[in-house]
Amino acid sequence: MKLFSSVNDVTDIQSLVKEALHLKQNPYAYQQLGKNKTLGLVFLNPSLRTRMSTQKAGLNLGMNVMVLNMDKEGWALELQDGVIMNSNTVEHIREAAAVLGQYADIIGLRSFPGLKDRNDDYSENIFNKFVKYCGVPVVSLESATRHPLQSLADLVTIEELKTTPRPKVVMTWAPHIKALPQAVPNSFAEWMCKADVDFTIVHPRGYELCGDFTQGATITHNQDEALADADFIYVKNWSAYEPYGKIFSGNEDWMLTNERLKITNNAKIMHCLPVRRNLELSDEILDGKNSIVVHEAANRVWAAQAVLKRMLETLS
Ligand code: SN0
Repeated sequence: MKLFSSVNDVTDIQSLVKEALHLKQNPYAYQQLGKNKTLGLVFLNPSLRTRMSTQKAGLNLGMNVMVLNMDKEGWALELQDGVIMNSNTVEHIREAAAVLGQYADIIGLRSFPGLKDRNDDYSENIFNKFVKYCGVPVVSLESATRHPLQSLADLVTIEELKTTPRPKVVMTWAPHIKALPQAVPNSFAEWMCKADVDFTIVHPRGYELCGDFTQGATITHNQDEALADADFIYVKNWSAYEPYGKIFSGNEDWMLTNERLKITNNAKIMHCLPVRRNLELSDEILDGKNSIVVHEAANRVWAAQAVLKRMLETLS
């Protein structure tokens, strides 16, 4: 594997999930594979889980790992071509990516959307430029439209904890005060649409996701109906795709409570984190027995390790 940016970069999803669960049992079995190989993790935006879990995944595989928090510690990066750089940006992505590619065998990149220009965000301009100029295999650490390491960890978690062969998985929109990217819900949707699950998306009117990511999903606007008999509930806020990046008030009652869980099949509650308590999800759910958010976050290591292992196998 030379690129991991979406579910479409994976030829056999089920075998990658199995690989992750195998690595969970045997974390240090492939230390020779990563020996003297360097992983460079580059963040243009904040991170906790992605940074630490991907670093740990690399270390488990015997790799050397370097992290650059470019947004805080790096030069201000110019992303547009053909501009006169006489303002605040100091270094062009062409040089920055090319140089980083000299120091690392595999690069991970986080690049959030601006949420202003939909065409620009959905063209994955920054991510694709970085891939082009760095010249080494690249793992997405969340790009403008997708968060594939998160989605793989989510699928691993569902495979691990499901009690029926084809569980009902419901992704529900949750309230927030800020406009958040569509990357996590887009990505979760496209992975679930390819997995062996019964998948429903429920959100208030106006929060329809881009149809490219939701082919095959049941999409509804009635949360209570959607949650009936759910085995897993994936909670996430996102801003509108149309009008792009906007949020609407009046949906505060979409936050899940224990009362709402009564109609589910004792559903397990997932969230990619960070989660804003009592805005997106109630204390009683996060602290209750149905929450698997920490278990899900722990699985980020094995998802990242499975992907890095596949990339290392292509290198050597
Ligand atoms: C990001 C998102 O894409 O929704 C990262 C999730 C892994 N989340 C946020 O930016 C949360 C910001 C906030 O203020 O709550």
